[in-house]
Amino acid sequence: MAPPTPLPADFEWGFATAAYQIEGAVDEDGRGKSIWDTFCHLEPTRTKGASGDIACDHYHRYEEDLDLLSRYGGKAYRFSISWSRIIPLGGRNDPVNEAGIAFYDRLIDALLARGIVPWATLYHWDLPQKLHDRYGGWLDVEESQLDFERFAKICYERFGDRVKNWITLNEPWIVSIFQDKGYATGGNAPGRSSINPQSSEGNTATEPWTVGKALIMSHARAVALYNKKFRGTQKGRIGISLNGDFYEPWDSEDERDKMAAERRMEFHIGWFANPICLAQDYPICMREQLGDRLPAFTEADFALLREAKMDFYGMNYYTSQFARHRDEPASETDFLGNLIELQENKQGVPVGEPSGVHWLRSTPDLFRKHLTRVYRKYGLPIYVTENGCPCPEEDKMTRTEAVEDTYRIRYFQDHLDAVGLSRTEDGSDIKGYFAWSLMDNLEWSDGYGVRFGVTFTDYKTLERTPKKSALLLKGMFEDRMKQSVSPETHLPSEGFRAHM
Ligand code: PNW
Repeated sequence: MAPPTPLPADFEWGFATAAYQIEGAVDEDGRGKSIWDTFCHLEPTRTKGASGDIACDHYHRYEEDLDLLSRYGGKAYRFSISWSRIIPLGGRNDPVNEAGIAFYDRLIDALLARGIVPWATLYHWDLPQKLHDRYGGWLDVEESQLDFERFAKICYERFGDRVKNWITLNEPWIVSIFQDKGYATGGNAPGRSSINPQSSEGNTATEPWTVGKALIMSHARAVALYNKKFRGTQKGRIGISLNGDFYEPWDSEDERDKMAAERRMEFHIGWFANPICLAQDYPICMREQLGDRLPAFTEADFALLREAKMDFYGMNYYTSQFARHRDEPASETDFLGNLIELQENKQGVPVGEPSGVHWLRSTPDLFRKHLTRVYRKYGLPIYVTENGCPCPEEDKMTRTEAVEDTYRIRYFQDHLDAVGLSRTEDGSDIKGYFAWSLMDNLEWSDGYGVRFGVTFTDYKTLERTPKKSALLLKGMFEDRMKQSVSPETHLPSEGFRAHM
């Protein structure tokens, strides 16, 4: 067997989680409700009957969880801060909740005591319910960015002496679109959609694009504020986590499918990365299809986007697909770029091996292509801020069966090799990797059935049991980092050139 591809000796790695998926303790110490509390308690259920009321009870068991992290050897830990614990009502004139601050103080100090580097995400989908009630949350572009900026400011002021790695938003695409399938499909909170029979509110033709702009400008304000007021003294780094699959043409001979694949990635990533990474307008193909439904950026918006220079691109990557063009004009509610997404190509070849969830197939070769494409286009160092999978049939397994997670071990190995190849063969600057997730947790609208953890969570007893992958990851990194190559040579990317 060929040796694994090397990673540099200072490569950062660890595990990731998000507040609502693990914390529980939703009514404790003054926490306000978020849109996920409301969404999980709708009837009929839109989350398979599950809620984050208890989740993994991490709020009370965080010491035990950080002990697991130490045992697994992770050097860094990515968690998210629940906005409504810090500001229960959410708004810029609403009171700060000291008990909520105190929880994250304890968590951060407990990480530092173990020598683990904290990476804090400001927004992992849990908007304070009050902001949704007051003005529609992200549907109000002007209000939401001011409230988010103030939340970010409190976090920098109170945690920035110890937190040096910030992620503003997690996956704005999912927030805009899945809100089952939020603001387009209505699949996630707040569940608004005009194409989802379970939703009676919303407009899929317009709302996702408005929400997208609110998220872009909220991110920009939070980064500009950090750059202006905090970077000098705190000397940290800031970025965003964008999701997005890589797409290959369904028929590799057909120019129209090749264009569809590229268009799909522009609708996924360019939507956010053009304004955020390059201070440019949305991709042309989005303007062409969506016209005035895509809100414009003003000169003042562009000025703010230029001030909001980030340090890294956070990439959440799980899978890839094929794109097949459509001949008919796009419908008003289309958000993909007028194409069909498929898991098999024209010859019937599957994109990868199935996992334990329908939307995810293991596609490491396309991960390498994706890393390289993103690096060349946007020119920022990349941290993989999420990558992982559930094993086939894992939802039906007992603990004893689930801890033998061979599929996940191979998934990690293959994806780490893809990171290595994109670095050494293609010249991408990739600096770190977070496995999703430290433990099995609330998989949003899929409830507790789909297990992404490297630790098995028994939801009845809340007992945690390490799976094999948790214990093997450290060795996988060590093997790769030992044979590290230096000095680093990186090819300049398109984005980099554009800034020169
Ligand atoms: C991410 N898709 O969401 C989230 O950041 C995590 O909170 C979540 O638990 C994890 O991935 C696993 O799902 C995604 O359908 C959800 O392509 C769905 C998709 C992608 C990302």
